[in-house]
Amino acid sequence: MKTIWTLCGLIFTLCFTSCNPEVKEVAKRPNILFIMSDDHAYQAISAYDTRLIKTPNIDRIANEGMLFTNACVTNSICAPSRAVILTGKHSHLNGKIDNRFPFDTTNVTFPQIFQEAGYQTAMFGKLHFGNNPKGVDDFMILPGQGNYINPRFITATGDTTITGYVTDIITDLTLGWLEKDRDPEKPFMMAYLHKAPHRPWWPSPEKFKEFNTKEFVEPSNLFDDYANRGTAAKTAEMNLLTHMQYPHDSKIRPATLEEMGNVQPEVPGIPRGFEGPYGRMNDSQRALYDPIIDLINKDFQTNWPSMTDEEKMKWKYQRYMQDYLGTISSVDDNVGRVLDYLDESGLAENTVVVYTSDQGFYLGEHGWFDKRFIYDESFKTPLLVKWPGTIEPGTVNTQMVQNLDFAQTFLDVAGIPAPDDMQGESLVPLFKGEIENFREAVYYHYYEYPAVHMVKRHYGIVTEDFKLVHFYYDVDEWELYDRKKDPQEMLSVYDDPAYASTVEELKIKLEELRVKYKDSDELNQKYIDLYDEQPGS
Ligand code: SGN
Ligand code: CA
Repeated sequence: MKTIWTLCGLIFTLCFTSCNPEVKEVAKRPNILFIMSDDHAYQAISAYDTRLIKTPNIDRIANEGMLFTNACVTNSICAPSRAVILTGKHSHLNGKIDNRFPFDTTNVTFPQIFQEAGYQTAMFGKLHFGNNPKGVDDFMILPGQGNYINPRFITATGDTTITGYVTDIITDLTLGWLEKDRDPEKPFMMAYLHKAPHRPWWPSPEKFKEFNTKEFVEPSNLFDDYANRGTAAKTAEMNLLTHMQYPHDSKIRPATLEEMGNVQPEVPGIPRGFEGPYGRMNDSQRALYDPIIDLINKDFQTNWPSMTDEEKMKWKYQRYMQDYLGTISSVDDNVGRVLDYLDESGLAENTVVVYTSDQGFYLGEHGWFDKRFIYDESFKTPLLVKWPGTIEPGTVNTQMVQNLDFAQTFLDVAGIPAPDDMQGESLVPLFKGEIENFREAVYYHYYEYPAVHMVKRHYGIVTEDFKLVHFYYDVDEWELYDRKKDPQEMLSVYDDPAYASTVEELKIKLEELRVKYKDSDELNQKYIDLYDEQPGS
């Protein structure tokens, strides 16, 4: 019986599609695989920079497609970046200004539009919002930040916990869906979203072992003293030496661990070491990590007390890179598994693959970890895109593109009209090599203050040559960077008379951007009042 129906369906589909050119077109619409990791610095992708790590699989996307060397975000922090991507609107309009306040689910997000237009949609991994995603037929998402070990997932039918390592599991879910749940009659839009390499930078046992013995080149401004810049850089709490937590970030086992050995993870009120990956492991998992943790502890106990501050900084940097890059190596392996599947199944031919991160990250530059600032390492983000037949393999694009552009780009790829109130621009003409001067300047605005890492609120304009920033809360300070002469942003030239006319011009352009994107001092005040009404975190 089932066979007869399938046969009838097939005949109907064949007849219908061959008689109706519109439907035939629809059937060919490209699939979209949107891969995003969390806090993945472009410095840690070998297509951008070969000093720290080899990422041959992520690089494949650039080799077969386009590498964007000037992609950036509008607000360098996790959940706001995701909200910008989903809505195609700046934070001040979509309302998700920080990690703290909830996402307004009355916003229209691009997966909803894809779903309505007949795409099959799915999302696996880290979204970061408490709310279930709208517009996805199938999803399994990590609650909040999610866990590296034995992660819990939110699903449409309730929560579940899966034993294993998060990066492998998210990939298994993605591949399982592509193999078993994908509807071959429909194009798909899949969001495959990694937790790694977010804190607490917990590698798989194999990568922990492999990376623990590696030594990494230091950035030249690891010992930045923040001279020649404003108050915000001096007061931020993200310096490796002074703000990276112990034992949390350096795998130094808490002294109390043995004493508290029977405390179970996820019991409210227990210390964070037990909420984190180590606390979530079962005995056989811990047995794989313990010998390496013991080595690190021994090194720490023997050497730390006699180290100078400079040596401590260097020691922390190496441990940071060993763990951070170890988690990225797993992301790269797993991206390779998915690309292989697309190739082997024949799906690759009609699938646009995008790799990006929710923002960039400091890997010791300016002595920092974390993100938030408009300065390059956190403002820029990786972006690699392949689209067989449309993007010429191995191309490099230097235009200033933003995560704000993603929603309209994906909709354009699929031939679906974008809502008028989205604020980005489709990147499709860039994919096709059709335009050279995409835009002159981008607008940036960061809000989460006072909060963890204490990066002051600021907005600014960035052009290819300059970056003008206004820290408007707590202080009223401006900074200007000459991006060509000072790519490391070590010297604000705002007060240098030689740049007076540049400042004047950029202030006018900045105001124009604020008007264009509908940002204002009134909105700034609204979002400051929100914090005053609900002080916290
Ligand atoms: C946690 C991290 C911070 C990080 C924020 C936001 N601390 O608070 O280092 O900046 O998340 O990250 S931790 O000790 O809990 O790891 S974001 O990617 O979600 O924006
Ligand atoms: Ca992030």
